[in-house]
Amino acid sequence: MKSMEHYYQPEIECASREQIKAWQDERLVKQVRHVYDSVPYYRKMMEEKGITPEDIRSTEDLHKLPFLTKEDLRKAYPYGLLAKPLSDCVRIQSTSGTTGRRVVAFYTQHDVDLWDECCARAIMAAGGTKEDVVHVSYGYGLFTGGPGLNGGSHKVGCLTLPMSSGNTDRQIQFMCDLGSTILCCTPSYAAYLAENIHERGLQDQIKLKAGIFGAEAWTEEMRQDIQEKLGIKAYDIYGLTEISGPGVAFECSEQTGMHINEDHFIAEVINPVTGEVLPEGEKGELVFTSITKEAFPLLRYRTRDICVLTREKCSCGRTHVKMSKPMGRSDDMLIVKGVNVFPSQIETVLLNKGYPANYQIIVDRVKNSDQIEVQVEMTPEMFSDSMGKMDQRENELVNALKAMLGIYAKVRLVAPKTIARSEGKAVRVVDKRKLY
Ligand code: DLL
Repeated sequence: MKSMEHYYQPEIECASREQIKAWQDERLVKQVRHVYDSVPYYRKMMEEKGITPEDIRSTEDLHKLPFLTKEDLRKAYPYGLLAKPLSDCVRIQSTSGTTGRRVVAFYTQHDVDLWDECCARAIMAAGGTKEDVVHVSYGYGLFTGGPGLNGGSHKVGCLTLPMSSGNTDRQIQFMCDLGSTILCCTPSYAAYLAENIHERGLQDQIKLKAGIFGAEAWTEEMRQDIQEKLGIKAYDIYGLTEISGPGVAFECSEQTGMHINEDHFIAEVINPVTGEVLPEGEKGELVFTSITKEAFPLLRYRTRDICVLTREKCSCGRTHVKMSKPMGRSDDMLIVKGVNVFPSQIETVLLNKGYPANYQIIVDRVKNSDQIEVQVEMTPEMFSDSMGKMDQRENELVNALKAMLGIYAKVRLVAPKTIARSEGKAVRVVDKRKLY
C-alpha cells in the first residue's frame, strides 16, 4: 500500500505573512548561531564586518550579514563551508559548472528530507498525486535535477521512472508503454522530445498531463510551444545546487511566477552593482539565505540570477513570495559593443517569429570590434518553402533583433536538426572572445 502522505501543506504554504515572518525570524537567529559556531570561514567573515550572532535578532537584521558568492565557495572548496561533521552527512551533489572549480554541496539526512519535501510541493502544485507516473529525464548523478525530482516524486507516492537524460528512443517508448503522466526535464529537452513525438506521430499514445521544467532559462513562447505540442500544462521549477537543488521555488496553476519555499529560504533582491537591497517589485539579483539546512547552510548567497519578487495575492491560495522567471544571469549577460544582451531576449524574438527554440549565439571579436551571430534552425516547413526567400527571412530577423537589442546581429538560417541538441542544459552561447 502506497503512503497516503500529502505534500500540499496549506498550513505552511498558505500561512499568513505574520506566521511566515515569525518562522523566518526564529530560524534565522538559530541558523546564524549554528553557522558562526561551526564554520570558521563564516566566523571570520562576520568578524571582519564587526558583527556577532547577537546582532542578528530578526529578519530586519539580515542586511547586516556579509554576502557570500560563488568565489567564496570556490575558495572554501571542498570542506571549508561544511557546518556538520562529515560523519553526519549522507549525500554530496555538485554543480554542472563548466568553468572554474566545481561547487560541492553536502546534505545530512534532514537536508535530503527537506529537499525532497520542496520537490514534492512542486509536484503537487503541478497536479501530481500518488496516481501519477512521474517520468524523470533530468540527469541523475552529481547534478541535482534527477535526484531532487526523484525524491519529491517518492514523497508524493507517485510511481517514479528514474529515466535520467539521453536515449530519446527509450524515453519515448517508456512514456508510451508505461503511461507517464508527468514529465520532468529541462525545457530544451522537453521541446526536443515533443518534436520527436510529433515526427513519429505518437501524440495519441502519450498520456502526459503536466511537465515540470527548469534548470535553464525558457520563455513564455517556449512554454506555449511545448504545451501545444505535448497537450500538457508546463510548470517552471527553479533551484540551484548551492541552496539544495530544484524545488527552491516552483510554479502553481496560475503559472505567473514561482513560489519560493519561504519556510526554508529567505529571498532578497539586490542591486548587483551596489549590493543595496531593493524593494519588492524591482528587478535585481536574487539572494538566498537557507534557514533550515544543517550541513551546507549558506547565508545571503548571491545567485547571479536576475529576477523580480512579488507578494501579490495568488489565486492558488499560496502566500509564499513569488519570483519571476529569471531574466538572465548577471554573469551570463553578454556585453556586445557595450550593450547588455540576454539570450532570453533573442529567444523571444525567434519564437515570436515562428522559429523553433533551436539556436546558438556566437560572439566573436574581429579587428577589435564585437560581432554577434545568431544561428537559427528553420522548421521543416520553412526549409522546404525557403527557395529564394532566405535573404528575406534573414533580413526580417535582423530587423526584429535590432528592435529588441538595439544592435545589429548577423543572422544565419540553418537546416532543421543542424544545431546539436542537449539532453541536459542547452548550450546557447559560444563566446569566442573568452578563448583568447
Ligand atoms: O539547475 C537545479 C535544478 C534542477 C533546477 C532541475 C530546476 C530543475 P544548478 O546546476 O546548480 O542547479 O544550476 C543553477 O540554473 O542559478 C539558474 O541560473 C539556472 N536555473 C535553474 N532553474 C531555472 C529556471 C539546477 N527555472 C542555475 N529558469 C540557477 C531559469 C534556471 N534558470
